[in-house]
Order: sequence, then C-alpha cells, then structure tokens
Amino acid sequence: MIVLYGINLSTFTRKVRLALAEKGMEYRIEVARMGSLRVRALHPLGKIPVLEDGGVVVPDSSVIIAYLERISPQRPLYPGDAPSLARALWLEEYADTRLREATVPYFSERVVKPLFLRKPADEEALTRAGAIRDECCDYLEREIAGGFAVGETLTVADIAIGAQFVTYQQGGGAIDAARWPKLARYVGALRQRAVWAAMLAEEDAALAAARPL
Ligand SMILES: N[C@@H](CCC(=O)N[C@@H](CS)C(=O)NCC(=O)O)C(=O)O
Repeated sequence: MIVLYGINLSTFTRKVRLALAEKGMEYRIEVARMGSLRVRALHPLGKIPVLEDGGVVVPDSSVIIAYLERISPQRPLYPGDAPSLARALWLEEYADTRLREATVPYFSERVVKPLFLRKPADEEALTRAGAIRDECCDYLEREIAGGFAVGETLTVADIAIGAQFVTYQQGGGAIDAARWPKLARYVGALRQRAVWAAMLAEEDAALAAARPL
C-alpha cells in the first residue's frame, strides 16, 4: 500500500492527494509534520509530502506525481503531445513557485499566526502578497480560457494551480470575478469536482475545529 507522509492543510500534500484521488489510487496517509525527525529521515530538506511505495521513497510533489503516472498510467495527468506536456509542466512549476509566493502569506498571516501562534498578522506581508496575487491572476486570466489549463482534460497543471488557490481561499483570499472572470470560473469548477469537494470539506472541517468559538 502506498503511504503518503504529510498533513492536511499543507498545499503540497493536498496536491499529491488530489492526484491520487483523480487517478483513483488507494493510499494511506501517515500524519507527519515538516521538519520532524521522521520526515527528515525521508527527505533531506525535511519537507512534506514524501511518498513511500514498497520501499521506494519519493520526495517532492512534482516528482511524486510523475512517479504515480508511471506506476498507474490510467486516468493520465500528463498530456501526450510534447507542446502540451511542456505547457502543463510549466504551469505546474509556475503554480508551485510564483503563485505560491502569493498564496502562502494569506494562509500564514490569516490562519497560522492568529490561530496557532497567537500572533497578529503582518499586514505589510499581505500587501506584498496582494501585489503578487494580482500579477499571477492577470497572467492566469490570459492563459486559461476554459475548464482546464491545457487541452480538454484535467492535468497536473490544474491540480497544482487549484491546490494553491485553495490555500489562498482558506486564508480568506478571494478571486475577484469582475476582474478575473475566466480564472474565477475555472477555480470554482475545479473545487466542485467530486474528489476535490470531498477533500476540501475535510480540510474545512479541520480548519473550523481549529478556530476559536
Ligand atoms: N517543492 C516541494 C515543496 C514542498 C514544501 O514546501 N512543503 C511545505 C509544506 S506545504 C514544507 O514542507 N515546508 C517546510 C519547509 O519549507 O521547510 C514539493 O513540491 O513537494
């Protein structure tokens, strides 16, 4: 049985869980925090997620999803033709890096600090994140015209982009549908996919349980 080390509410753990769910693969989640001794034994940078499959240890969400595709090619998450594959990999990379710079501060400042660290939000960090959010949403509004980022089916690009926007929205961020109508529709539709809705409901419940009454 595949074991996924990570936690819910972690963007990159969510990214891999969405890939596993979309591919219909069975797995067990082993709660493991970033930086813990257990994770450090599996990942030299102490990051989550890490996947273990019959003694094969695979760190990094992008590497894990590529591995999953090889061991379980049904319901593919990578386009077959080279230009589309390049576009999907680029958008995955963009989401994991630049878009992440916009989404994480919302979650850190609006959720982690007040709820778990009992510290006030850094409003300047949120202002900086807002500027990056605008840049990313402008770019994605130009790039994404329909229901999927590449072609007519869900790919790793949609999973990476969607996973980041979930973090942003959990941190109270919104996608202004008047300014970015295509992007707002696209993210809304991803969230409504059955496997996404189930996972996000579980995460919302975890967040609600952490909030003071
Ligand atoms: N490129 C890595 C990034 C993983 C990552 O940054 N995970 C976060 C949790 S969502 C983490 O472990 N952060 C702790 C750290 O950066 O030290 C991936 O795609 O898996």
